[in-house]
Amino acid sequence: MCPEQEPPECIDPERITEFLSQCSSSITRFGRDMVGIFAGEVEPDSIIYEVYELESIGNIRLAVTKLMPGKVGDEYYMTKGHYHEDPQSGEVYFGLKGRGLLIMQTKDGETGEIELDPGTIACIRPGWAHRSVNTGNEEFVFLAAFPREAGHDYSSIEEGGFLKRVVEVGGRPTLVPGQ
Ligand code: PAN
Ligand code: ZN
Repeated sequence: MCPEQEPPECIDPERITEFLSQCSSSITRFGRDMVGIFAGEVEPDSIIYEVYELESIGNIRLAVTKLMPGKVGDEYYMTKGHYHEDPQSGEVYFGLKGRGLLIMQTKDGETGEIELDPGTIACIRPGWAHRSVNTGNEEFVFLAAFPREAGHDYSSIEEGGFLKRVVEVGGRPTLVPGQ
């Protein structure tokens, strides 16, 4: 949680690093938490990302994700990715710092992606799995807003993976088929 004297409406994107330094992360994902997510072997002690849950607005949950820069082999650092358990629950992401790619897919095999730069609003429709990827050289930070009843289904992704992976090819982030 973050200090109560700084409600979410006071977050200044220019000062997001300072804001997060006053918060304690709700979740820290290390390499050892991401076994089987990356194609290559991940260093167990590396911090891959942190999630900071903010004060909810009624039934809207707010979370800031800080995804570190880095790669496992040629694959950029990314979140685990999940479907929402509630098929009606969509989500909005808002880019705050750094450069990222949001990749999405449905259980029917449709895929989509949105570049998430600071100031970009990305809409994740109900029923679409979502994973964010840090494609830049600095921390990639974004805000997520989603319904309290959304729920998180990680096992479908752990079992089936994502249809696309984001890897560096010729110095650029490139989408390639997952395996
Ligand atoms: C986000 C994600 C956050 C971490 O707040 O939970 O970026 O990603 P994983 O949950 O896939 O590890 C969100 O989409 N909430 O619904
Ligand atoms: Zn989500």
